[in-house]
Amino acid sequence: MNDTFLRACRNETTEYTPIWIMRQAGRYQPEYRKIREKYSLVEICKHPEVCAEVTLLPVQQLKVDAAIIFSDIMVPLDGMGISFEIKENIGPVIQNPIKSIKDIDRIHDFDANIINYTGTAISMLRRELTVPLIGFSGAPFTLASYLIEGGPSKNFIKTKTMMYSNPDDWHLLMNKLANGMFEYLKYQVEAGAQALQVFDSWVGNLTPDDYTTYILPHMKALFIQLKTLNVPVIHFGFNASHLLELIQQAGGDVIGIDWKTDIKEARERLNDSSRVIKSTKEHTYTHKLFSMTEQEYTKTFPILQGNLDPVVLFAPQNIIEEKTKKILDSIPQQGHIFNLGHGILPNTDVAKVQDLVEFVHQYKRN
Ligand code: 1CP
Repeated sequence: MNDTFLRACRNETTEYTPIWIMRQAGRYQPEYRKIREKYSLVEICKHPEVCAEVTLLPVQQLKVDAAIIFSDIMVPLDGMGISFEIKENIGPVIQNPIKSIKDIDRIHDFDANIINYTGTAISMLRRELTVPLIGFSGAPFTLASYLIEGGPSKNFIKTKTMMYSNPDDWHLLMNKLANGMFEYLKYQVEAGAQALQVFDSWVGNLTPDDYTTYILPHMKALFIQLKTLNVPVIHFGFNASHLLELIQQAGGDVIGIDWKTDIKEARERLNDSSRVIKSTKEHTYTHKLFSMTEQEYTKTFPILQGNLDPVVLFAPQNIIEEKTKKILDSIPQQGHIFNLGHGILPNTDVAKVQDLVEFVHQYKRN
């Protein structure tokens, strides 16, 4: 069993920097495209043996240090009574977008029985895998944006309008989604997932002020609950450099850094806001008029994941290596999981990804 990825998530020393790739199973792989000729994306998810096969593809082909269950962030919504479609070249589409409280009331608690194929695929995979398996979910804001806009969005006008105009409805929706995603992630861990990632892909479209008011309480509630599952949780926000400290405050053992952010700067910024108490000394003075607590802080560095620009994989080999080295040289090996700074793109050359994995494995090998 190669547990390098899990060790890195726990900030333990590793022999080399582990790497996996967001969206590592997908259209850039000829084998995936072949399977997609026969099955739609949702059909892949609904056939555990096909889902397992697709999940294993990048592990065998790329030699990455973790697998991520093949699914989509929309899948668990089925288990909450929300129907959706994934349209070719568009993405998720909702037939009846959420407009009012009546629509929110129709969303029910997450029922794992409705999507039990995911758990079956996870258990099957655990029997075969020699690297850890990551489960995942979308974050409440990202999911809410699809539910309210009805599909992918550029300016999130309907979403923000609900947030500003009907904050009670908004908070009710976020609360339902946060609870649903906790139950879905718990279900994945019970089935065998050994780590989790929460994708907040569109949260970068909010100001720090709005994140604090409309998102943070729900994310804190989600991450506090996730702690009880005792697996490492990665928190990834895309386009979210301006929200990094808030994302860290929300929770997560590992913070995913997007490709637009300088990872060294991210480490320094989060270092300052992640001090933990090393020791507490209780001083009780002889006259007993008061006691004072003195706390000694240790600076802990955050565990980071990231963050090569996915488009760099289209560059010549020497440029890919130079940019990869720059990331690896800018922060220590301990507490770093290499990844792209967002999902791998459809036309990426598989050979270049294989070289990237090999390069990362060799560069800092002890
Ligand atoms: O191995 C893997 O990682 C693939 C599994 C996976 C994951 C982790 C898929 C399959 N989707 C996701 C997560 C996901 N889905 C996110 C979060 C990650 C991110 O930010 O990239 C998001 C935002 C979605 C929604 C989604 N699904 C989109 C984006 C549309 C938009 O709003 O711009 C798209 C295009 C999809 C379809 C989809 N899901 C997955 C794949 C491989 C695809 C591509 C289409 C296909 O093969 O049919």
